[in-house]
Amino acid sequence: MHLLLISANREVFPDPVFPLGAAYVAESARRAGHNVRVIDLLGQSRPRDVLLREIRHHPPDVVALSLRNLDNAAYPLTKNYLPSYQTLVQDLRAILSPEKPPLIVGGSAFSLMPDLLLDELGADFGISGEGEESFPMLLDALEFNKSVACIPGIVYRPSLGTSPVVVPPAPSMNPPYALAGKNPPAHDLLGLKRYVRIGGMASIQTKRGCAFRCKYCTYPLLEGSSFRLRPPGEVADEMEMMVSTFGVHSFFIVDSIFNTPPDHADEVCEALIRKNLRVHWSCYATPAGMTLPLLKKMKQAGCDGIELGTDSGENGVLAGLGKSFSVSHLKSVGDWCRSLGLALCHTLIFGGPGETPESVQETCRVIEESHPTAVVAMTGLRIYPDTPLAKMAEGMGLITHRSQYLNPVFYLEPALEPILMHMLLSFAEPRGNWILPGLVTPLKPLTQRIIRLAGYRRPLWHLLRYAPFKDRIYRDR
Ligand code: B12
Repeated sequence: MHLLLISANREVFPDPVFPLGAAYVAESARRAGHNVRVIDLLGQSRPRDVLLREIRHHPPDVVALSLRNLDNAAYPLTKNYLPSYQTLVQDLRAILSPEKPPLIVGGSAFSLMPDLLLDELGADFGISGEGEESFPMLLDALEFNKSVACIPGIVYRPSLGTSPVVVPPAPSMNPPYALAGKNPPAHDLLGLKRYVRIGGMASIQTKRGCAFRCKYCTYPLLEGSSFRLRPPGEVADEMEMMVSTFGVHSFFIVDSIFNTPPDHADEVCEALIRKNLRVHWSCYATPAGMTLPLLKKMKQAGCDGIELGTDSGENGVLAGLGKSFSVSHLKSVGDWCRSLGLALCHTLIFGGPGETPESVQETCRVIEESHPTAVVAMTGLRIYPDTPLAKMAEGMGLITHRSQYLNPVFYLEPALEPILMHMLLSFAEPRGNWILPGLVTPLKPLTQRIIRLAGYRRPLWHLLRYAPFKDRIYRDR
């Protein structure tokens, strides 16, 4: 079949990020024998014209959308991407008329609330969760007019006008995912080289799933609640292939958490060290179970900075958020990063259940003591359906109807609402290495573009260690 796959993400903050999920499903459709064409809307100033041209020249039998973000999860400077997806679908329907090829939706944004989004977008089918196996199954069912009802993760309407049915996803260890090192994602179709030029880094995964139980988090829902590990050698082979084929040397490891399970992280590092690829990379990490030997090994394998899912510097708040570590752990990680010369970015969430003015102050103090390279601090927690936080918010009457989740909704401890913004701004502004995505507009896209065009290939927060840059963050406001 002629498949048109559209990557709909146009967000460029904190960087344009390679659409790895779309690249995986594009590859799986290509391997299943379909003729795959891709449109990436990032950087397109007139998406409708691009679609029109493509569809005129290459009429598709089926159209699929990859939706990465639903909103920017930042409060109060919230960006909601849903209206732009609705416009996209309306444009597509108009351009594709009178033929009506089936419209399929997938991606992390879709998987967060597939029932709601299928209706909201008026799509025909969706795949919730991983697409590598289910997507080709759906294409096959459409081509040969078979039933879709048994496809893992399928979202469909059993008959016209009925509510969507969501078949639970079945996260898989089978090929093609487990063979991803040998059958890598379609880097070519999604323009990996362009993303490295404009966004600095390529993306790679060493595992899927998350076994942690943070109360607000969607990762176990999106990827499954246990870790599924790629063979370390396969990860190193994929990196080697990306170095030799695309000339890429900078990576972001997009695992929900890189350093857990620690043995696997250690083995991935060993495999990279053996290859001696001269690459550098960053990742998300947790203080839980982090050790100095592992951090040393990570550095030896090319890691030059970590984004630590710290959330808070106060033990009561950490416990309330369901975190699996205490303040002493995160202090140790700060010390180790400093002793090894690894860049460290704390990601914090202020205003969760039980947060008080005192705990905010305590967090600021603890974080400063760890001398971070940068801090990304969010105010309020985005409430996602089916998380423990959602159950709490529903119990409190904050959410009375599931459709409320379509618009970004946040939990912010009521007593803090009038003072939190002021507290954080006055703490952050003189320091300059604090990024407040919900409170201060970050770097102007032009500044960002210049830095990337100049060849800078690390996450931009690394630069916050340089004083002149610190001022700019606030001047650009
Ligand atoms: C790593 C990561 C980052 C890194 C990315 C680094 C990089 N170089 O890629 C950084 C830190 C930069 C980042 C930034 C942001 N992120 Co982020 N990020 C992630 C994370 C942990 C992994 C993303 C990933 O690459 N996964 C691996 C790929 C393979 O999985 P996938 O994309 O889901 O694709 C699979 C399926 O979805 C499906 N699929 C995908 N497309 C399609 C299409 C079809 C047709 C089908 C059938 C299936 C399908 O199949 C794929 C393969 O199995 C996710 C959470 C998570 N665990 O998923 C959040 C996540 C995607 N991020 C999120 C957000 C909000 C953001 C930011 C907006 C935050 C901010 N305010 O800055 C920015 C936006 C950046 C941008 N320019 O778009 C949200 C999006 C949800 C929402 N609220 O909208 C997520 C889901 C986390 C969350 N809060 O739940 N992020």
